[in-house]
Amino acid sequence: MPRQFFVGGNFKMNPGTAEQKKTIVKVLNEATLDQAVEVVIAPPAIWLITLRELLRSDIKVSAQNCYFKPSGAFTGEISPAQLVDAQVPYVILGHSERRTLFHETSELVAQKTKAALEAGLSVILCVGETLQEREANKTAEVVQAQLKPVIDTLKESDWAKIVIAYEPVWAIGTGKVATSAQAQEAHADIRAYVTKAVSPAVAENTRVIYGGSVTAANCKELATQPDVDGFLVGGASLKPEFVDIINAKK
Ligand code: G2H
Repeated sequence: MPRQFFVGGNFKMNPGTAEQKKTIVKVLNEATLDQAVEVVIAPPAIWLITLRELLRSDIKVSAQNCYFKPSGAFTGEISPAQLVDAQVPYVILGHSERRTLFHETSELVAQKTKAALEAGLSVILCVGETLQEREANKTAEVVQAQLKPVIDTLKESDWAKIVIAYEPVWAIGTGKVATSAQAQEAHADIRAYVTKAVSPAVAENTRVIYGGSVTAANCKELATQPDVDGFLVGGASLKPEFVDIINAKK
């Protein structure tokens, strides 16, 4: 079966006001969206339930992070069980901003991924190299090192609920998008690694999406690549052009 194209909107710590949130909802609810695409919006936690209720039913919501414990004295954290209880189906884990600014290791990301899956969430698992690592020809090595603890922690059947987001750090929020050839090469390398480290079937079925300065202007070209199964969009997901990105394959 072909992999279903996936477009996620990672709002990060935006929008700033309820008014801006209303505008985004209006644009999405009134748009004609490619029904073949799975669309998932990841607003800040404070907006998760409101957006789930306000958005049309063919758009899902995702948390941007969660902890690995089900409950307890962990100030500031949200548990996978709480997200499931709030009918939030997805969580983004391992985003480079979490890895860099909040010092999350790949081992912690693996622990969170396991807990999220056990609670019943699906996971958008982010990986990607810095500019320095790319220039040192270490892209595949870095991405594999980020994936390995997750692979070691999960069962083969868990992979049905994972979407891998390849997000080169140098392309995140910089306006410097990867070329379609760079994205294709990194995605094909990820698939080859998953083939070897998990199984050919998991590699074939797992969606590998691209993130990093995706816009309406560059999404169509990226979407032509055989191993690019969608996008995780940051800045542009807050703008009306997000609709064009969802419809990139049309
Ligand atoms: C990468 C991406 C969304 P942006 O972080 O995850 O953000 O599209 O703003 O580069």
